[in-house]
Parts: sequence; structure tokens; C-alpha cells
Amino acid sequence: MKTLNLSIVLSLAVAVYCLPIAQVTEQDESFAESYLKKFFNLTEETGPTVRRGISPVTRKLMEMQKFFGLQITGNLDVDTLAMMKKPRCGVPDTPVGDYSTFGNNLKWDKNSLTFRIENYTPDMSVPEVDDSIEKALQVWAKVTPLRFTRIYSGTADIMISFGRQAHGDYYPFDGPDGTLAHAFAPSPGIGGDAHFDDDETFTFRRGAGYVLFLVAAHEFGHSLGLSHSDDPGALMYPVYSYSNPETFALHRDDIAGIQSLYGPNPDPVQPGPTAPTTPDACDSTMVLDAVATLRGEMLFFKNSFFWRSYPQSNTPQQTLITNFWPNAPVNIDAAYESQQSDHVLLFKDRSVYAFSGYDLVRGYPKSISSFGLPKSVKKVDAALYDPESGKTLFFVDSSYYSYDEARKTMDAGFPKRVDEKFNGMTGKVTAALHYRGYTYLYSGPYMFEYSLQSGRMLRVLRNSYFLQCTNF
Ligand SMILES: [Ca+2]
Ligand SMILES: [Ca+2]
Ligand SMILES: [Ca+2]
Ligand SMILES: [Zn+2]
Ligand SMILES: [Zn+2]
Repeated sequence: MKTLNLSIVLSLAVAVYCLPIAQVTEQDESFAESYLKKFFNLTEETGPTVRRGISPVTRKLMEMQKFFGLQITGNLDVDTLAMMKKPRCGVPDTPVGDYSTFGNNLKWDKNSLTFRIENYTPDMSVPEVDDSIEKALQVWAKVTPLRFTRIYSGTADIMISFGRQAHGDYYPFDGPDGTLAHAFAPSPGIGGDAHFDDDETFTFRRGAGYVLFLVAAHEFGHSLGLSHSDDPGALMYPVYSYSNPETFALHRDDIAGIQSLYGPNPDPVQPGPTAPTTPDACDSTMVLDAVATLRGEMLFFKNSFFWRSYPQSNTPQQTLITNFWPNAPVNIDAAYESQQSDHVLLFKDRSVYAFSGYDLVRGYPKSISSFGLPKSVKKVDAALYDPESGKTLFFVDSSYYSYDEARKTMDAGFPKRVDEKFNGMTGKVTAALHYRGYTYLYSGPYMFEYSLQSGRMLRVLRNSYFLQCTNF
């Protein structure tokens, strides 16, 4: 993320939970309106007066919040505004679930397509651009009968170019960040073409800027007939998120989408990494990585994702960890909220990361020994903060440690056996949470509810208890 966007996120972070509406300025409102016009087909009011009921802006705002898994308030709150300011693709979002196509079977009626790279960005070497573009097309060729041939003159099906601001179509770019690129659905002429905003800094591998391979692979999805997916793990999700190009694997949602248009690849292919999927709240065998509270919300971590459960709404929303905290680790071991310091702490191996709002706290990541955990502890299995006692419990194998948040020291007399305090908890604690006066210990796909006062086990529940699986 570049300076411009970062400064917006930084200024928002202060207000994130305390003043959700008051901080939105008139400028933000007009920005939001143009965003909804660009991406959610908001049209100008044409009637003589605003009719009673929900205004078109509110309706489009709710549509946008639903698409991105935000809390559906119909208000331009700071979370919504932060999502609008994320770098993204310029193609509008259609309000449908999972992968979608442009409709009317908009696809190429041939499997052999040509592409031409018309010009180059000064950000990268010519071989790096060529390699990024070719690998991005191969992402789709691997799972379909589509084959791509490069041509160096004349008109190709997929014309690829870099441009800034007004660049010859009716969709001018917008300077650094915001829109990164756009592409046109299959059809003759401009159809299939992909344009990249050269006011961005594009990179070959990780570094400052946007990885061209990732942006291009997304755009070519449009060139072939895919629209945006609301699955935050899909390549066709409209917001840019970094993943390592070396280990990139196309998400199962994208594969289902493209194969619905062209079918599978008839040629044998080298087995690559398995297609990633997005964790499913209805999977009764799922073992959560970690759970934590955050200013009255609950957070449930699994792989690169977490669900966020708002107290006012009963459907938790799923998002990528890095969409929320760009500097956070994924596949974490444990998490807790320290109400003393107003930080969320994420544990991964021997490291701990502290976040205040969206920001990594200065001085982090630190070693878990900074809590006074012995060197022999290689990772923390689960952690929970008890606001009544001000203690944080760290679960490691069948033992637990107690840390005093106010004194910032480990309590004497630990580790103790988990089942000494938590009756019947003989399995490993995989995640833990203190919520509304109860302690919840997760062990594999089960969740055990304890009364804090008596230490008695009250109920055995499934992992999905708070996740509110709604599919049957
Ligand atoms: Ca074309
Ligand atoms: Ca831009
Ligand atoms: Ca864990
Ligand atoms: Zn797109
Ligand atoms: Zn264009």
C-alpha cells in the first residue's frame, strides 16, 4: 500500500471504533457517492423529489456493504469508507454471490486466443513484464481448454497496454492508488482488452507497489468473461491483496467460475498446489486457529481469514486477515484482546504482533519470551484475557501460564495443568475466549463453556456455535 492510502488508513484508525459516523467529512461523502456510481451502478436522482423510503444512495451503500461482508448499516461508517479507499480493480461489482460471469454467456466462442503487449511500464524490465503477463494468462490456461498465442503486430483478441488518466476509452484512470487496472468482457474490438494504470508502481515480486502478475491475472479473468466474486479469498475479489506469485494457486471459486464458461483443461497438467478454498462456517469438522474479542466484537481466525461478529448483527462477516491488518501473520496460533492496552495480540510461532486499530504497534513483532514465557515454549496454542482478574492465560500443550497485564509479569506458580482449573479439559486447548462472563475453551472442533466463578463446565458446543452457520 502506498503513502496516500496509508495516511488515510492511519487517520481512520484513530476513529475506527469510537466515533463511527462523526469522522466522515463532506469530502468523504462525495467520494463515496462517486465510488457507488463507478462500482455499484448508482444513478443520479431523476425524480422531482426524493420519495419516501430508503434513498438510492443508502440502498447502494447497503449493497456495497453486503458485497464486502461489512456490517450492513446503510451509513457511511469508517469501515465502509476504509474499504472504499482500498486499491482495487476498475470493473464494477455485480451484487451476486461467489463467482459470477458477465451474463448472457459472454465468452469467447473459440479456445485459441491471441494477445499483444502494446507498451511497457517504466517500473519493470521488459522481460519482467513479459513474464508477468504470460504467467497471468497461464493461470487460466491451466484449468481450461483456452490457449494463448502472443502476436507482435496487428490486433489481438487481448490487447494489453499501460496508460494514465484518459487513455482512449470512456473510463479514465485516477492517478496513484484507487483503480489499478480494468479489462473488458469478451467481444470484438475493445472486448478482452486489459489496461493498467501507469500512475501505479508495478513490481515483479514483492516490494513497494502492486505485483503486476496478480493484477494482470485478475484482469484476464474479466477478459475471459468473469465478473467479480464476493469471496474474499478469490482472485476475482475486486480489492487487491498481496500473495506470493511463486506459490500462487488459483482459488476454487475462480476455477468453478471459469470452468462454467469453458470447461476443464483436456490436457494432462503437472499437479500444482491444491486450489485454496475459503473456510466455511458450516464445516462441522473445522478447527479454528484462534478466537479473540475486539471492542465488543468477536473474531474467529482460520488460515488467512477471520470472521468478525458484530454484537448488533447475527451473521458474522468473513474477510482476509491482511485486508484488515496488512502487516499481520496468517495461520496464527493464538489471539487475545488486552483491554488494558487496547491492543489485539496475534501469536505466530515464537512471535507476537500487537495491533492498535489497523496499525502494528511500534516495537512489534516481539518474541513471546517478552511475556516471560520460558525458552522451551515454541508456540502458544491459545490465549485468553479475563477482564475481571486482569490476567491473560496462555495455553501450551496440557499446561497454562497466567500473565498479569497490569504488572506486566508472569504470575508465580505456573505453568499449571489445564484440567486443574478447567474440569474435564483433558485435550489440548486450540483456541480460547472470555465472553460475557463465560470462558470458552476450544479443543479441536468442540467448544467447552465454563462458568468463570465455579470453574464448572456448563455445555459442550461445536466450533460453529458463534459462527451461526446458516446453510442447511
Ligand atoms: Ca479485443
Ligand atoms: Ca489508480
Ligand atoms: Ca490455536
Ligand atoms: Zn476486476
Ligand atoms: Zn481503459
